[in-house]
Amino acid sequence: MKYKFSSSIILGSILAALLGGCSAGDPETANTSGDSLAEKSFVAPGEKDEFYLFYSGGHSGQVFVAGIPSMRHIVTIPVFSPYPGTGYGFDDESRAMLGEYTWGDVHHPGLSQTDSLYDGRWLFVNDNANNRVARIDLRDFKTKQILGPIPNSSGNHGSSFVTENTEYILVATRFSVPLPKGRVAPMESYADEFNGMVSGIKVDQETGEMSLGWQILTPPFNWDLGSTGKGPSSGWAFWTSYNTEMAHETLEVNASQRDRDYAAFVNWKSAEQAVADGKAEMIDGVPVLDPSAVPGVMYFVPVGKSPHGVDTDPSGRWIVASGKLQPTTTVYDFEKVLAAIEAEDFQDTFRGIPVLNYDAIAEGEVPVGLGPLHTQYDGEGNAYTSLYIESAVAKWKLPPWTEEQRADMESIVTDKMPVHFNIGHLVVGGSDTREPYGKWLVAMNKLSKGRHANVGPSQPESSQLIDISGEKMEMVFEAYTEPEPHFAQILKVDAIEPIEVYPKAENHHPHAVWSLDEGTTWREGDTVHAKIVAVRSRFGPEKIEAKVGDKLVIHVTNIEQTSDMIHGLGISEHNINVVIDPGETKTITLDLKKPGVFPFYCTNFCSALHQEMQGYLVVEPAGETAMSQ
Ligand SMILES: [Cu+2]
Repeated sequence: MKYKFSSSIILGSILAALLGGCSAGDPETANTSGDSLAEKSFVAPGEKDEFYLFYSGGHSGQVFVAGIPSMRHIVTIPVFSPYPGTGYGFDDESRAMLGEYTWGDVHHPGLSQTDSLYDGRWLFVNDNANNRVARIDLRDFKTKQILGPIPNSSGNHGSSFVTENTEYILVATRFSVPLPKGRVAPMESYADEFNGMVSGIKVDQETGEMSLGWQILTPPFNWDLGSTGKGPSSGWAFWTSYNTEMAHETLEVNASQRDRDYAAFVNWKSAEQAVADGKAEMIDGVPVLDPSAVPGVMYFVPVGKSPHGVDTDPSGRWIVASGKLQPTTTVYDFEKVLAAIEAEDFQDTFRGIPVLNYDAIAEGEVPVGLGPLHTQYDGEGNAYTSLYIESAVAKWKLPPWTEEQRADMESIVTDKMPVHFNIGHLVVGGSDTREPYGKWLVAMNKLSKGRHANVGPSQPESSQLIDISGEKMEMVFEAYTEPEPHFAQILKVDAIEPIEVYPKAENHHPHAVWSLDEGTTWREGDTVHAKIVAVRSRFGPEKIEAKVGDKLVIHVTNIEQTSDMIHGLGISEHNINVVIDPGETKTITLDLKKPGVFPFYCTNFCSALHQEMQGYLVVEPAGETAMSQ
């Protein structure tokens, strides 16, 4: 069987659609909602949502948590950016974690898995801009680790893909640079001197602590989204690239030349073994494999023009990749992939890496529509592909297909739902596990085009909730989201039990104090220390004395052990605001540069006498006697 890409025919219409997009005046955009649809997403006051939606905040550097089906925003988890709302990035610990960066570009959240099911332990997210990966602990919804910048890795975009038992977070680069980092080579030498990279970020099974395990060198392709294998594809991971042309300028034209780009099929277990066998070469402190010299680690697979993602189905057998400049999505049969590798059925090699024979491994091309990007699964044999150019979601049937279906591939596409506007990512709960929840699909649209009350030029994105429990999809609700959702994860609320108070017994901070009379300040040379208690509704002590030129180190403990009794500590004119959860101690270090009396106060409303919760930082001019001791 031959699969022919009719790219040139549709390219013109695709480019027209890319430029034009959809118009807010389309009659089909009107929502024909009635009471029954409203009821589906209605969560009455006092009642709780069934699912968490963890969606990336893009260049806000944050992760947002909403409820499904209400789509109500519940909480913001700051990851790569300071966030005064929770005091993140102001205390010493989170400042150290952020390092020299005050922003990141959060892309693809990935929940930890055990046996290809969500285990409710951690959420991993990547920073596309500064080449980092972060771990959020779902015990308290807090960022606990930021790893990176990752050596030899530039544009950490194809991330964060979690392996079956969270052995690794797998990462591939969007950009290529001369390696090791710090080296400069002429742009004209891009194809030869620049490289991309696949990285295996090792995860400690007990603590979740991430470390850089190994890397695999790639040609300077721009890697895009990926997924990990399971079942027959256990031990594998997949990424697509939209720039196998290896263009370095005017990519919109120069990276759209080839009718087929490549996906990389990576055997990460083989890579791990090859590194253990000493087949890697150290680059910038990391063992790096050259896949042309280590057979079996990486294969290339032809995919439709300029693909944006590849998604493994819940069984692990069907691997689906879409080229956004093709009207079809290709289903690969991983059993055929393994057979082709075994038989060395290669149609080509590229820089020593075998290119698998497309006809031998493709199960079929599904005519989903214009601009297919990403695919999700409901666990009932259905797939849902986002169509950027059509601004729609296509529902279609996974193999096995009957002969009748094969003869009329259009019949495989069973439904299509317009979304508003121009969908990028979409998510079905548990799609990347072996047991998806199904039920709901969230379309993460790149534009909202004024479907909301006018807020001026900085418009939000829109996310739309679609009921996929029936044969036909139903649009239920739309919400507006901060910039910028790039994928999401859905987790059952009852799958986890986050703590609401940090138990006193677990607080091992050396300067925690638990009663007002223990609160104190003292001087060591040019450093003034303060151990402060925060409790409804006062700080103890309420006065800190120091002088210009001193370093001030404050350890503030919220001694409450009651849910939702949160205190803040904002210091006037010192750019400091920390928020301390019940049972938590935070440390702030600041250099005192100007004399004066500076009020500090509780920034997080805590009681009827919250307004009374305040104190003073007294900074005397340099040279004066500051404190009695
Ligand atoms: Cu307070």
